[in-house]
Amino acid sequence: MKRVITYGTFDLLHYGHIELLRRARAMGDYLVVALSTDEFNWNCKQKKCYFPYEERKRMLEAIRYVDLVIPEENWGQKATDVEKYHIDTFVIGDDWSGKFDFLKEKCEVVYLPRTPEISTTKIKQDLQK
Ligand code: C2G
Repeated sequence: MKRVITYGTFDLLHYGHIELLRRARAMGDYLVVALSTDEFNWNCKQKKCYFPYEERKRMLEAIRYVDLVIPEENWGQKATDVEKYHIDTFVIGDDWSGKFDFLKEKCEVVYLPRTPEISTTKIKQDLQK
């Protein structure tokens, strides 16, 4: 069984996120999503989530491509997660291109093209119009 992991906030979930999850899952048989906690988002990513962690987790768990949701609590947990969950492939959008190459010692690292025309920021701006 080929196991894949990805990380993110997934707040105001949209089809760009779904497309990432679909492609990530297609790279293996099992997809783990490490979901940024509210504290990690606020303290380390300067993101204030609209939906709290438990709601974002519930939505991700309802997506057919997602097999397991775990908390992302800090930047440094990835290498441990890869071992703990026996991950074969780490996947994330290419806005992070090169940032996680250190994981190549432990697993395959894949940066996927983002869905260009959609973002949470754009949604919020469009709703202001
Ligand atoms: N994404 C995408 N297309 C978009 C928007 C997002 O492919 N239009 C991808 C991102 O590249 C990322 C995933 O969807 O792989 C989740 O996006 P975010 O919630 O914005 O994740 P981010 O805040 O970048 O968190 O430790 C890594 C971080 O937790 C990643």
